Amino acid sequence: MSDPDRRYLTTPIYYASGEPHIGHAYTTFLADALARYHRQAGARVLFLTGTDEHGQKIQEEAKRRGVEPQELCDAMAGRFREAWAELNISYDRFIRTTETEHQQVVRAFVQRLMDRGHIYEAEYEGWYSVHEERFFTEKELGPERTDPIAGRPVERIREKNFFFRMSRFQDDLIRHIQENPEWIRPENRRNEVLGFLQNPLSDLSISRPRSRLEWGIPLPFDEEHVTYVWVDALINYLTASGAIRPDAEDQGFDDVSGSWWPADLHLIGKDILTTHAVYWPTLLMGAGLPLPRQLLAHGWWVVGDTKMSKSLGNVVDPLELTEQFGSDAVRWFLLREMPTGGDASYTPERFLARYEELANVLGNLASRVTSMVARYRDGTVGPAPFDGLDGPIDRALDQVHGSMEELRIHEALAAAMELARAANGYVESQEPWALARKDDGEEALDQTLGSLLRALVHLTALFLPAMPDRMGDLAESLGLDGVPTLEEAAGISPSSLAVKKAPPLFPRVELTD
Ligand code: ME8
Repeated sequence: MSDPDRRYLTTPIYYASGEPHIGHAYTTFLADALARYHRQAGARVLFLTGTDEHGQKIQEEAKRRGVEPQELCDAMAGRFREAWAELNISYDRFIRTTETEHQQVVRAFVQRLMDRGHIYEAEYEGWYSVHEERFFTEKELGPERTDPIAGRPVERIREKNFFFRMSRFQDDLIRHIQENPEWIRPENRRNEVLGFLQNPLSDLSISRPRSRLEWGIPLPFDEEHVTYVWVDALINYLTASGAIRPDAEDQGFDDVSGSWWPADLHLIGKDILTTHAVYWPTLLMGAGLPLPRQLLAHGWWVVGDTKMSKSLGNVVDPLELTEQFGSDAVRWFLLREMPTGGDASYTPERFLARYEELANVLGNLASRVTSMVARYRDGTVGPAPFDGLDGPIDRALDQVHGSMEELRIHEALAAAMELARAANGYVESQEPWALARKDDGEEALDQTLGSLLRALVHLTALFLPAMPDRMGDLAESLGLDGVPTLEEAAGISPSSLAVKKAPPLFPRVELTD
């Protein structure tokens, strides 16, 4: 079982050959929301993200731009860091695969596989996609002889490679997936992997000759070959865990206790399911290391009904949307709109509709409640039983906890929004403005406004993982010293708050092209 006090969460490390777009932002928001949720519950969290900086794709992009690969990587790692700062990503560690520490861990890992007899050398011929950085079998190729994931051209390659005996671990992997039904989430992705494993697993080429590819980590036992970029990249999760100490006598392979390994959750898109659910666990088995505890492979963002792609020129830049709407609105849209298992589509209309939901339900609630407390009660309600919304609050808490644990973040957000809706309904039915005019309405007014404040205090905590900025602002208007944890929220008495009228949390904005 995983230790509830400690969570190690990862995103993919993104290729340093392209700009961050909403697809990258989505996975990173998911990880960020989970990291914040677990921190809120008191866990120690290691949230890892970073950039994937080796391989043919990077080498070719650098050449195209007329710069050295390292220069390209430095620039792009900077772009990702800037984007994540702008989008309020609370990562703990940003890893780059060109870091010395990572290069050493990769070499130690590959050497370990060699020492355990899982590597051999052979001639190889196959179809390689530079875009996906992997070989495909004839059977897997698309009708035009293109790669089956992105439809890009493949090239025929024949060369001497080192191979990892992945086939040896096929049965163990199948058993692991069968015995741990929650290991790959959601269910449809798990079935996809089990389906893939019905065919015999081939061995995995783990090297590229330097004559063809310079830009990689040389193998420790043959400096004329560099490590295959996917092997290099996957090992980032281990490097950042601190489990492997290449210079120590016992390098840490036999005892990972005291490190963050194994990861609790790898968050990925469905495009990289095979590498994470087949290559990675078998490589770890080969090295004799524990497997990550869970994988979540989410669906694909499309634009309208077209795939997002650089060549189509329809890549949505999260930073542009942020400039207009603020990062929380972008976080909210992406996290609320995509069901964990399925695909989702970005259109300006969908974005606006979700934004209006925020403004009309949550924003409206915050501004009307805080303004009534300021106006009718000079900022502080008198003591009364504040239980008018306890039912909806308890329901929301239950549903949010349940959905977050099941990694159904869109459902957790929907449940929190239901509480805001219920609170708006309560305003309508209680009519505090009428109570304020009644001579004997004082206690009922305190009870009504206090119950609403209590709901708002909980809402700041419930929405914090998705919207840290705006919830910080709301907490301030409520007179709180920062957003409380869910546990703290339950103990805050509305009559102890000094409330100020909240400025609009989600002001009206027109979407420009
Ligand atoms: O694959 N919809 O990096 P990458 C949803 N370096 N998610 C999307 C998306 C979209 N349209 N586009 C990208 C790599 N993503 C490797 C990973 S990990 C050891 C190495 C997200 O830059 C999604 O998480 O191509 C996807 O898996 C990832 O970005 C791919 O990023």
